Amino acid sequence: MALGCVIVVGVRIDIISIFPDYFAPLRQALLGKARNVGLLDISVHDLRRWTHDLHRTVDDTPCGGGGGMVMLPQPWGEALDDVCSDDANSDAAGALRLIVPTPSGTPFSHRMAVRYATQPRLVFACGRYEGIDYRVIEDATMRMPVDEVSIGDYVLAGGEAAALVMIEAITRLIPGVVGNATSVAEDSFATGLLEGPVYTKPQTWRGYEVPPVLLSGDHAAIARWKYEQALHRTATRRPDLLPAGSDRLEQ
Ligand code: 6GU
Repeated sequence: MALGCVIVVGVRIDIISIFPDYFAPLRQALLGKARNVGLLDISVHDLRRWTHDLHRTVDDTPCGGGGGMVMLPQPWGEALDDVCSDDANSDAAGALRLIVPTPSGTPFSHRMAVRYATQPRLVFACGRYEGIDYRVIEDATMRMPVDEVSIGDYVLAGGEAAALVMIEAITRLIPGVVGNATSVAEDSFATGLLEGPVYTKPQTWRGYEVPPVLLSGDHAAIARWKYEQALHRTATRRPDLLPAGSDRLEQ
């Protein structure tokens, strides 16, 4: 790829996990390409690197009882000290955000993805088991902005799959990662409404027709039709996304 003398300002993402191989998909497709051309710099760190015992222990039983295991503060504290240090962050001091995926976090949304996409540096701390000893979060909060974030109302076995989801949603908003900026701007949620149905060639398939307005060449009529479809789909599937009182528009 010939970049010439263009200086590409990339986004840096660090991921800490006990399953670094989980992040192999970040080498595929759009993200793999964005990494190859320098738009994205992703480093995956194995939490066990910061253990000091023979068994490379990362968890222990919860204080106060209860099921499952809790991740130890020691490896997490040292991992965050190293990964979030000014050294590793020299040209983006003060611009680092720590994201901790957890089912008890703030719900992730398109709006958050937009905000994160403008940050020069994001660190994802992926916990397993019942979570990370909370003192790690308290200690990190003293030094950097920390967001505990959930991707939905269900429980995953760990933060890894959630981090993959968030990273894909965030990085596709970075200019240049997705080739067609218009398609990103028209996506569901970008407009505040769900995107309506889409069609391509041929005009007739198994007896089903592409809606004639889309072939009319009348751009105003097409825009109006797309808006009506988006409004109808949002009202039926996600009425919570419509501003209060806009249900009257649907009748
Ligand atoms: Cl971010 N982590 C886990 N473990 N479970 C989840 C989640 C995150 N979001 C929804 N469920």
